[in-house]
Amino acid sequence: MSAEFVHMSADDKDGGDVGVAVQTRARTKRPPLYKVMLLNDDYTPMEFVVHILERFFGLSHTQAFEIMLTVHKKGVAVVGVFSHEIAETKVTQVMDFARRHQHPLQCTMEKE
Ligand code: TYC
Repeated sequence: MSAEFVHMSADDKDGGDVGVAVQTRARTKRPPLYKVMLLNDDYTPMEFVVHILERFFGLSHTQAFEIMLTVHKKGVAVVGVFSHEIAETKVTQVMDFARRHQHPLQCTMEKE
């Protein structure tokens, strides 16, 4: 064995160990999403619900009518999926609008 392998130099404290860089995957956790749901009731007019779906959820009249009918028949339907903040805003907008018009329409959100 030659002398250069026996002794570590001052700037070779790891004895020539070649460090392996371990790259960990960056944790890009997506924020949770929330389903915004409309609930059926016996009093809110169908056209009022359709109007809400057009106005606050940007649905076409045809899409809005379909979702309104789904809620009417099944009792509940998801009308959109959003970040927590956007979902809260939608629920507030719908609940305020329904209350102002004295309809008992209920809108809720739930973590997906
Ligand atoms: N069931 C209501 C009616 O017959 C219509 C309705 C649909 C109400 C959807 C609420 O989220 C709702 N007038």
